[in-house]
Amino acid sequence: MSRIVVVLNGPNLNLLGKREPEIYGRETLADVEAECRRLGAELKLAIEFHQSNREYEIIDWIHGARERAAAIVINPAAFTHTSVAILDALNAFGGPIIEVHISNVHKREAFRHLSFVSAVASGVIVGCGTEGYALALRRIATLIGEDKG
Ligand code: CA2
Repeated sequence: MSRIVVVLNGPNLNLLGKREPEIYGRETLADVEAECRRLGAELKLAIEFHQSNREYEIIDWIHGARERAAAIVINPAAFTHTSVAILDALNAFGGPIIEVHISNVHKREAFRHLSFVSAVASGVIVGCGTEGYALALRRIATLIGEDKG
Protein backbone atom coordinates (compact mmCIF):
# COMPACT_ATOMS: atom_id res chain seq x y z
CA MET A 1 0.00 0.00 0.00
CA SER A 2 1.20 3.53 -0.82
CA ARG A 3 2.64 5.59 2.04
CA ILE A 4 2.88 8.77 0.00
CA VAL A 5 1.42 11.79 1.78
CA VAL A 6 0.87 14.93 -0.28
CA VAL A 7 1.16 18.09 1.84
CA LEU A 8 -0.41 21.09 0.11
CA ASN A 9 -0.20 24.76 1.05
CA GLY A 10 -2.27 27.57 -0.42
CA PRO A 11 -1.73 31.22 -1.23
CA ASN A 12 0.64 33.46 0.72
CA LEU A 13 1.96 30.63 2.89
CA ASN A 14 5.30 31.23 1.14
CA LEU A 15 5.45 34.32 3.39
CA LEU A 16 5.31 32.24 6.56
CA GLY A 17 7.84 33.45 9.15
CA LYS A 18 8.48 36.62 7.16
CA ARG A 19 5.33 38.64 8.05
CA GLU A 20 2.67 38.63 10.80
CA PRO A 21 4.61 36.46 13.28
CA GLU A 22 2.02 37.31 15.98
CA ILE A 23 -0.56 35.31 13.98
CA TYR A 24 1.49 32.67 12.15
CA GLY A 25 4.67 32.37 14.23
CA ARG A 26 8.33 32.64 13.22
CA GLU A 27 8.85 29.35 11.41
CA THR A 28 9.20 29.56 7.64
CA LEU A 29 7.53 27.21 5.19
CA ALA A 30 10.98 25.68 4.58
CA ASP A 31 11.12 24.90 8.34
CA VAL A 32 7.67 23.29 8.14
CA GLU A 33 8.73 21.22 5.13
CA ALA A 34 11.91 20.08 6.91
CA GLU A 35 9.90 19.00 9.97
CA CYS A 36 7.36 17.16 7.80
CA ARG A 37 10.21 15.31 6.06
CA ARG A 38 11.92 14.49 9.39
CA LEU A 39 8.71 13.17 10.95
CA GLY A 40 7.69 11.50 7.70
CA ALA A 41 10.91 9.45 7.77
CA GLU A 42 10.18 8.46 11.38
CA LEU A 43 6.62 7.39 10.52
CA LYS A 44 7.72 5.76 7.23
CA LEU A 45 5.67 8.21 5.17
CA ALA A 46 6.96 9.54 1.84
CA ILE A 47 6.28 13.27 1.94
CA GLU A 48 5.53 15.33 -1.16
CA PHE A 49 5.39 19.00 -0.15
CA HIS A 50 4.00 21.84 -2.30
CA GLN A 51 2.89 25.46 -2.03
CA SER A 52 1.17 27.58 -4.64
CA ASN A 53 -0.56 30.92 -4.95
CA ARG A 54 -2.58 29.51 -7.88
CA GLU A 55 -5.81 27.56 -7.32
CA TYR A 56 -5.43 25.43 -10.48
CA GLU A 57 -2.01 24.20 -9.37
CA ILE A 58 -3.41 22.98 -6.06
CA ILE A 59 -6.24 21.24 -7.94
CA ASP A 60 -3.71 19.58 -10.28
CA TRP A 61 -1.70 18.29 -7.28
CA ILE A 62 -4.91 16.87 -5.74
CA HIS A 63 -5.70 15.10 -9.05
CA GLY A 64 -2.12 13.82 -9.17
CA ALA A 65 -2.56 12.31 -5.70
CA ARG A 66 -5.50 10.13 -6.84
CA GLU A 67 -4.77 6.40 -6.90
CA ARG A 68 -1.14 7.09 -5.95
CA ALA A 69 -1.05 8.79 -2.55
CA ALA A 70 -2.31 7.36 0.73
CA ALA A 71 -3.45 10.70 2.16
CA ILE A 72 -3.50 14.46 1.75
CA VAL A 73 -2.66 17.14 4.32
CA ILE A 74 -3.92 20.50 3.13
CA ASN A 75 -3.75 24.06 4.38
CA PRO A 76 -5.72 25.74 1.61
CA ALA A 77 -5.12 29.17 3.23
CA ALA A 78 -7.62 31.75 1.88
CA PHE A 79 -8.99 29.21 -0.66
CA THR A 80 -10.44 27.39 2.38
CA HIS A 81 -13.16 30.02 2.56
CA THR A 82 -13.86 30.40 -1.15
CA SER A 83 -13.06 27.35 -3.22
CA VAL A 84 -15.75 24.90 -4.28
CA ALA A 85 -13.26 23.80 -6.97
CA ILE A 86 -10.79 22.54 -4.33
CA LEU A 87 -13.66 20.84 -2.47
CA ASP A 88 -14.71 19.08 -5.70
CA ALA A 89 -11.15 17.94 -6.41
CA LEU A 90 -10.77 16.62 -2.84
CA ASN A 91 -14.09 14.78 -3.17
CA ALA A 92 -12.54 12.76 -6.01
CA PHE A 93 -9.65 11.63 -3.76
CA GLY A 94 -10.39 8.36 -2.00
CA GLY A 95 -8.07 8.50 1.03
CA PRO A 96 -7.96 10.44 4.27
CA ILE A 97 -7.65 14.23 4.14
CA ILE A 98 -6.51 16.31 7.09
CA GLU A 99 -7.17 20.07 6.93
CA VAL A 100 -4.66 22.22 8.83
CA HIS A 101 -4.85 25.88 9.85
CA ILE A 102 -1.94 27.43 11.71
CA SER A 103 -4.09 30.09 13.37
CA ASN A 104 -7.36 29.52 15.20
CA VAL A 105 -9.65 30.65 12.41
CA HIS A 106 -12.64 30.56 14.81
CA LYS A 107 -11.11 33.35 16.92
CA ARG A 108 -10.69 35.53 13.83
CA GLU A 109 -12.97 37.32 11.34
CA ALA A 110 -16.34 35.70 10.60
CA PHE A 111 -15.41 35.07 6.96
CA ARG A 112 -12.72 32.65 8.20
CA HIS A 113 -15.26 30.54 10.09
CA LEU A 114 -16.59 28.88 6.94
CA SER A 115 -14.46 26.16 5.37
CA PHE A 116 -15.58 24.45 2.16
CA VAL A 117 -12.83 21.87 2.70
CA SER A 118 -14.02 20.70 6.14
CA ALA A 119 -16.99 18.98 4.46
CA VAL A 120 -14.62 16.39 2.99
CA ALA A 121 -11.88 16.33 5.65
CA SER A 122 -11.36 13.29 7.88
CA GLY A 123 -9.98 15.67 10.50
CA VAL A 124 -9.36 19.37 11.03
CA ILE A 125 -6.51 20.86 13.08
CA VAL A 126 -6.74 24.58 13.86
CA GLY A 127 -4.82 26.96 16.07
CA CYS A 128 -1.92 24.63 16.92
CA GLY A 129 0.61 26.72 15.04
CA THR A 130 2.89 25.02 12.54
CA GLU A 131 2.88 21.97 14.87
CA GLY A 132 -0.51 21.26 13.27
CA TYR A 133 1.28 19.72 10.29
CA ALA A 134 3.09 17.22 12.53
CA LEU A 135 -0.18 16.40 14.30
CA ALA A 136 -1.78 15.80 10.90
CA LEU A 137 1.00 13.40 9.84
CA ARG A 138 0.69 11.48 13.12
CA ARG A 139 -3.06 11.17 12.56
CA ILE A 140 -2.49 9.89 9.02
CA ALA A 141 0.00 7.32 10.30
CA THR A 142 -2.72 6.10 12.68
CA LEU A 143 -5.35 6.02 9.94
CA ILE A 144 -3.28 4.14 7.36
CA GLY A 145 -1.55 1.88 9.89
CA GLU A 146 1.97 0.57 10.24
CA ASP A 147 4.38 -0.14 7.42
CA LYS A 148 4.37 -3.94 7.28
CA GLY A 149 7.47 -3.86 5.06
O1 CA2 B 1 -4.31 29.85 9.79
C1 CA2 B 1 -4.09 29.40 8.66
O2 CA2 B 1 -3.29 28.50 8.45
C2 CA2 B 1 -4.79 30.02 7.45
O3 CA2 B 1 -5.10 28.97 6.53
C3 CA2 B 1 -3.80 30.99 6.85
C4 CA2 B 1 -4.37 31.79 5.68
C5 CA2 B 1 -5.70 32.44 6.07
O4 CA2 B 1 -6.27 33.05 4.92
C6 CA2 B 1 -6.69 31.42 6.63
O5 CA2 B 1 -7.86 32.09 6.99
C7 CA2 B 1 -6.08 30.72 7.82
C8 CA2 B 1 -3.40 32.90 5.30
C9 CA2 B 1 -2.07 32.40 4.87
C10 CA2 B 1 -1.17 33.60 4.68
O6 CA2 B 1 0.00 33.35 5.40
C11 CA2 B 1 0.79 34.42 5.68
C12 CA2 B 1 1.87 34.16 6.46
C13 CA2 B 1 2.70 35.16 6.84
C14 CA2 B 1 2.45 36.45 6.39
C15 CA2 B 1 1.37 36.71 5.60
C16 CA2 B 1 0.54 35.69 5.23
